Amino acid sequence: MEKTVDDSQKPLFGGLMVESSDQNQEILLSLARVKYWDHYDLLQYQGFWCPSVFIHGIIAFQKHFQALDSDIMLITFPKSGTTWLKALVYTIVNRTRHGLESSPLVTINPHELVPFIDAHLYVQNQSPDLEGFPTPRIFGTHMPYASLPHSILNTNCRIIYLCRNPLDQFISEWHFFHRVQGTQTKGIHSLDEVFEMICQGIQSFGPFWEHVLGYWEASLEYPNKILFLKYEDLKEDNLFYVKKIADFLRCPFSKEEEIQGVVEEISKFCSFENMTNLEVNKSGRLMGNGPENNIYFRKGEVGDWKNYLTPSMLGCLEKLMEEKLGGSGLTFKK
Ligand code: PAP
Repeated sequence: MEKTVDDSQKPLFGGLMVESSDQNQEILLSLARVKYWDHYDLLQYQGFWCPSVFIHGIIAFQKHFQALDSDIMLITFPKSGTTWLKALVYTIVNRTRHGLESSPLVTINPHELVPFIDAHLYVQNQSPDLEGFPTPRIFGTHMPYASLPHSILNTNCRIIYLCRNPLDQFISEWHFFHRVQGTQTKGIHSLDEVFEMICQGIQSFGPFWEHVLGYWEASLEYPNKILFLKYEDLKEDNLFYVKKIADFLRCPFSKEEEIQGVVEEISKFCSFENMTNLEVNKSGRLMGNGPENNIYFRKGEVGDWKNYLTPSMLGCLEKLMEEKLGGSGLTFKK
C-alpha cells in the first residue's frame, strides 16, 4: 500500500510529519472521523477524539515510549493552561541552574522547551532521540489517562495534571482555532456549531468529562504519582501552588529561598503579564515555522465565558456538568 500524508493536514509544530505504517493505515481507516476545524479532522481512537494530525505520533508514543523514574509528565486538557504549567514547572525544576534573567524561557517559548511528546516529538520522528534531554526530562501531552503508555504508569515518573472549568476552556479553544485558521476558513466556526459538538463530547482529546474524571480518580488513588490541579486555583493562589508543585516534585523550596522571595519571583516570572511581554512570545513562531507564539496567550482570565455564552448555553453546560461530574467530588469555580 502506498504511504501518504494528507497534504491538507499539516503538523501544528512545524517540520515534517512522519508517514504512517501500513498497520497504522488500517487502524485509521477503521476509526470514526468527523470534520472539526479546517486544520484537522477528529478520529475516535480508544474512546477519545484524537486530532488526525497527531494520530501517528500518539500511536508511536504508546508503542515505544520508555519512561524513566525521574521523568515529569505535564498532562492537560487542551486550553487549560498548558503553556503556563510548562513555564512554571520548567522554572521550578531548573531554578538552581540559571537565574530568571538568563532563563531559556526569556528567548524560547515554553512549548519548545517542554515539547509535546506525542504531538510534537513522535509526530516528527517515530524514534525521537530522548537521551539528550537534561534530567529530569519534562514532557507535555494531552492524552487521556486510559491511553497513556504503560511505562508511565509502571515507573515512578510523576504526572502533573491541569484542567480548567469547561466554560472558559471552550471559549479559549474557540478563539485558538480562529487564530490558527485565520479568516480563510471553510470549516465549522460559529460559536453555536462548535458548542453543539462540544456538548456531544466532540473536541480535541474530548470528551472533556472522561478526560478530567480519568485523572481525577487516578489522582485520588495514586496521590504521590499524580498531582491534580485546576487553572482557577492557580490563578487564585499561585504562590501556594508553586510551592505545592515543588514539594510534589521533591524539590521543595528551602527556608532561605522562601525568605529571599524565590517563590514570588518564579510566580511573577511565569505570570501571564510577564510571559506575554517577552519578545519571543510577542513576535516569534513555534519551532521557527509553526504558528505564532502569541496564539498561546490571549486573556488569561477566569470567567471570560460570560462575554460569549448565552443563558441557554450556560444552562446546557451546567446540566452536563452536574450529570457527568456530580458525585465525583470534582467541581470547578467559574
Ligand atoms: P494548549 O493546551 O494548546 O497548549 P494552553 O496554554 O492550555 O494551550 O491554553 C492557552 C490558554 O492559557 C489561554 O487562555 P485564554 O484563551 O482564556 O486567554 C492563555 O491566555 C492562557 N495562558 C497562557 N499563559 C498563561 C499564563 N502565564 N497565565 C495564565 N494563563 C495563561
